[in-house]
Amino acid sequence: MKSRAAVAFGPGEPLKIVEIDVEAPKAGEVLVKILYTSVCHTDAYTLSGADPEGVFPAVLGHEGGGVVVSVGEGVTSVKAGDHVIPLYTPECGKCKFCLSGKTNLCGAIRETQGKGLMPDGTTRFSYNGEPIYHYMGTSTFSEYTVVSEFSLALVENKDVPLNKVALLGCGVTTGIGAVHNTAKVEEGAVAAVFGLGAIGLAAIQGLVQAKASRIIAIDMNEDKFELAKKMGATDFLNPSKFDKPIQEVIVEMTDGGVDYSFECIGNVDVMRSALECCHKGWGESIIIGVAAGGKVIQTRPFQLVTGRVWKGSAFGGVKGRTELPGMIEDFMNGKIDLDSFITHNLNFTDINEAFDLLHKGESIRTMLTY
Ligand code: NAD
Ligand code: AHE
Ligand code: ZN
Repeated sequence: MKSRAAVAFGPGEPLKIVEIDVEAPKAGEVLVKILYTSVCHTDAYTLSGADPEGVFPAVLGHEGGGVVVSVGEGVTSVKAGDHVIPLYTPECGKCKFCLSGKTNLCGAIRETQGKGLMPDGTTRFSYNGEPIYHYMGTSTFSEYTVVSEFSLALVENKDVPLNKVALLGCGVTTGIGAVHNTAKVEEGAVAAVFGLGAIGLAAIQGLVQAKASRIIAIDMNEDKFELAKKMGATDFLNPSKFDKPIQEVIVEMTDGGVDYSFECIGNVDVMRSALECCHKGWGESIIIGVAAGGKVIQTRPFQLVTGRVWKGSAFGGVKGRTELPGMIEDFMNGKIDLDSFITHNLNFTDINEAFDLLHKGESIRTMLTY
């Protein structure tokens, strides 16, 4: 079938809206009509050319919501008409990872997913007869996309607004999940959040849910402080306003450092600050931001010897198919605020403007309607 898509033809180039060809889903696959998608910083990262797994031409996009059109052979967990959220962290439920009880990472399709291919090693997208690559197993920047059955969370209640819960496909789930699943923040904890985009703001929301006593919000763009305050942050720091490293400022203002810090930027220097602002003996720093290929983190090993812990978090440690239904319910019951993240609404064809708004630091999330 034909599908409108925003194709990334090359690194650093604006996306081009073209009509691509989409093949029917094969065994274990599902054809989804995407109704809404937003743009995450990771899409911008891959489009920039800095992602070692970035292949072109590709249909990017991994934060969306849609309706199942048809299913391939053997698919049993979803059917035509179901509302779904694509998952870049799939959940097959039977691989070594899924059965470990130790991680939300799933091994079933990760290898081909990272190459922009479907599990059988081919693509379902083409343009003028030439193959177009998939992205993160989701490719929500095409009106019709094909994904693995393992890459879909079911939205059982059709009254749930897909133009809101699309955000649970990445940003909000990642930030909230990192607090509860990766850091396991306890009541009364003192925390620092570096970077106040959707991921950082969602981490703040998770910290409020966990009843943290103090939430220090850090960003170079002070326009971000207002929303961080609305989410529940208690202190606000712009590192460029200090003549010493921000970790020293934080250690001084917290009597020795924070219990937990979250890096939500993807900057390896900030990752160091986030580790070193943690309290001696127990402070834990969670890396969420994605740094470009070739970048490395560094600190004095003494920082770890003296009890600080460095961890990472992908999709907030959340198992999407099992846990997203509960998060959708939390949203419907007012326990998760999604509306505040949607600072802009645009038509899908204005997708390059959504990227511009993100780069300029003017948006948190732009919700695009097909
Ligand atoms: P964003 O661009 O909306 O937010 C980043 C924020 O960081 C901005 O507010 C910006 O002003 C701030 N910032 C940039 N440089 C800074 C610095 N040196 N010091 C302080 N603040 C600085 O991005 P986002 O969509 O919220 O994504 C954030 C990061 O998280 C990205 O790296 C993205 O790729 C990553 N991410 C990771 C996961 C995961 O599962 N691990 C999931 C989603 C996103
Ligand atoms: N291809 C990238 C991987 C970047 C990365 O770490 N991605 C996160 C999700 S970001 C969502 O916005 C993730 O889930 N990582 C675990 C995984 O299996 O990819 C690179 O830099 O190589
Ligand atoms: Zn993302």
